[in-house]
Amino acid sequence: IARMPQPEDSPYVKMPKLEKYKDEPLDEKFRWVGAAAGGSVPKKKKLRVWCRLPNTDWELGNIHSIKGEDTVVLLSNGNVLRVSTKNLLPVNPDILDDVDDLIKLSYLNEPSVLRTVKCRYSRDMVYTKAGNVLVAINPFKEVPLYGSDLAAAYREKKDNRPHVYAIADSAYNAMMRDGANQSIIISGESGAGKTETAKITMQYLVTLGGRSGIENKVIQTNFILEAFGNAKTSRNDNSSRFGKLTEMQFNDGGKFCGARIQTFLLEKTRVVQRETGERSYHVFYQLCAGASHILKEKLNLKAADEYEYLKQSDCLRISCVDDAQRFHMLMEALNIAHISKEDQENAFTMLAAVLWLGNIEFQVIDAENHVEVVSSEGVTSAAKLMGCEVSELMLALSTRKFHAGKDSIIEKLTLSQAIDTRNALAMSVYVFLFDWLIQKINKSLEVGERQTCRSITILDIYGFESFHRNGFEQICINYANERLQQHFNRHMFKLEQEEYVQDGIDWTTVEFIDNSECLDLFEKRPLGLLSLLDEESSFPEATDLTFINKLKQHLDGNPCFKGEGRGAFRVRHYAGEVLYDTSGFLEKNRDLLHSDYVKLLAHCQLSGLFASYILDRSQDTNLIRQFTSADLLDRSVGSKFKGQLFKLMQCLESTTPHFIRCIKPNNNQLPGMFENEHVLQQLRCCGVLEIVKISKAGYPFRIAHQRFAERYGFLIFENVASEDPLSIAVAVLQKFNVLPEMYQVGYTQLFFSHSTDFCIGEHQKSHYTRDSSHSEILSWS
Ligand code: AD9
Ligand code: MG
Repeated sequence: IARMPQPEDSPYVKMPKLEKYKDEPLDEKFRWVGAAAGGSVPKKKKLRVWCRLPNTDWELGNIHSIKGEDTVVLLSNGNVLRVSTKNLLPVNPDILDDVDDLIKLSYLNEPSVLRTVKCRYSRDMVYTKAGNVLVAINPFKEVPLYGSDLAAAYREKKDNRPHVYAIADSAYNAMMRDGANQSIIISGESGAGKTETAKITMQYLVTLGGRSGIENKVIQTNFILEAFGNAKTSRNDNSSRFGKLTEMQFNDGGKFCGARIQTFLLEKTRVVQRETGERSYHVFYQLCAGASHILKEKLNLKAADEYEYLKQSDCLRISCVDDAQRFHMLMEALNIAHISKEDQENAFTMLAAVLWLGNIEFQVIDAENHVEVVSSEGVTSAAKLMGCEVSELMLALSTRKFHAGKDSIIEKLTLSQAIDTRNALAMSVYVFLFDWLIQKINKSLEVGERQTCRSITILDIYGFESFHRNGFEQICINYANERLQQHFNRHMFKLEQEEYVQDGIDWTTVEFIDNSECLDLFEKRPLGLLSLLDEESSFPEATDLTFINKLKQHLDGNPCFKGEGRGAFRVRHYAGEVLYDTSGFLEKNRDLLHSDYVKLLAHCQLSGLFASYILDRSQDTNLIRQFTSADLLDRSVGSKFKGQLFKLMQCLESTTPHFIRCIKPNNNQLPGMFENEHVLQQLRCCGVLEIVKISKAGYPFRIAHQRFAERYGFLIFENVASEDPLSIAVAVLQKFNVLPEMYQVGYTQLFFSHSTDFCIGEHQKSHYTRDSSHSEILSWS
């Protein structure tokens, strides 16, 4: 039905049922062509093929001759290659080179999909559809694809090319039509463009339903969150180091009226340490570069290179980014978001306090390596900014108080314990600051009372990461990505196919890469990775080495796990294998906030409001208690994160999902550079080929027999009520010559293929008469 015309002289037209083979090796057909051509293919009709080279790349070529299992191929680069027919795949006609939806490809195979997205990419068409999923390739440059005029064109349905706007628009329409909350789930590896895509989506959504006055406020919060939660990594100069769920809220009339942001696990270790060549959070550098003289004096602020926490990773600048200018933009964004001047100053004071904490040094005072804080500008400035006595801070950083029965014992810290305590304090201040800021922003974006809401939720989390060295942060990030992938699989493959099977239609299952084995590896109780990590974290004497041994002992049989030497292990993720280094896992998972310094923090006069926020939070979460191992199990970072993800999935499950898969064309963040293998790997991971298969063969439009009969029955029957809905439906379909391959009749519903664009709208009923053609009642794509 929707097959594209084949060029007249193409040998494809002679091939029977070619599309049946799809990405299978085409031995049978080639043998057939070879035989038809008497062993060698006539010049004019040389069959074009994809030929897999020894290095696994695919190259275009023409079949020269076929002998038995071997085919001689004339490659487009002039070389001649003898290959097994197993290594050949059919090529689509040139006319399909830049189709906007991959389901329009006659032959679905990896090199063809790759060629299409590459061809589009080279023409700055960075969006391509794969059925209902939008594939977005990062252009790494400005492309003329955005702006209010274009957004208006999508709103008014004058433009229907694949675009983030189109996805946002269809989510909005579905929300209005069905009254159901929607979600737009953006995934892809680090640097693939998720955050930019989320912003583009947001920009589109805030304009819907007319101006509400808070559009700019919402958009500006992105800048604030990026300043505090994004940083330069080796993968992305603006990498999100937290997950973000933004609920865009609409009133009954469909007008955008407010938003609520929820964040997930900020990577706090970045504040005190990271790999060389990476930066801490943008806001530190922006503050140092852009603060006014008055602010600098007030905070005793120096240049970034004077702070240990900033200079340690040998990277203070990002090319083409002016931190001072960004600081002014940040101030403006804070103003627009109605964060009060006092709150802004509180936030900057905390940032300066963190920086000065990093400059605090210790000196060893005895043979047991116990330390004292060196009296320095670092400790005096930090104490002043936090609003506590210098002596109090010095004590909190060099001693620890224990309770033994009724007595409390004070123990001196060793050098490494003191450094850990200092760093832990700096990290907690930063995390408190981040949470506090989100709370302020949410307050400012709150929907006015009495506005009932529907919503479209946008999910932008940190992408899958595989660095040279991967630690606890990476395993959390990659675990979150596994969960998201499962959500995707469930909706795109499982639920969809289950519905076909349940309704009894003729359906050949499309296989997909199921990642439940990997998720099991993480979540199984009591012998999953997270449980084992918690168990080990609860033993005070456990070390990273005992942890890896435990993992090896219990998980070595798991196909997604492989123990390695020197405290490392591998996990086979859906997006690739990652080698993790266990050092620091236990400490980071325990994340013990020493009661001493939480008390210190809570009682500091530091920026009034902020201190009371910490106090509230600490009481909420019982942070001030002494922890037992049972507490730890409930509140270890791993299990808290698992709980958060579980809630996230529950929240997403209550919405209708729309998926955007972002693809990174190269690892150098460069425009115009398309690395075939890298892109292919990502297309494979996100199951694009399978999505296209299922969309092409599937039945995206469904309607219950009853509803169909009510809607169209009058076209044939005088008295619809007296007939059985199924008979009415079938009679209508036959009368209007709807081709049998366009639909299937299930037990309860009719299923229509993608080549019909089925308009379900009662108001259209009056358009139809008994003389309507089938294309009028089912409008064709
Ligand atoms: V991470 O998992 O947070 O490390 P993201 O979020 O997937 O990652 P991001 O959106 O930050 O990647 O994109 C990386 C960079 O690509 C941006 O800073 C832009 O410079 C560039 N980019 C991404 N999308 C677009 C776009 N649509 N147009 C232009 C883009 N540039
Ligand atoms: Mg991001």
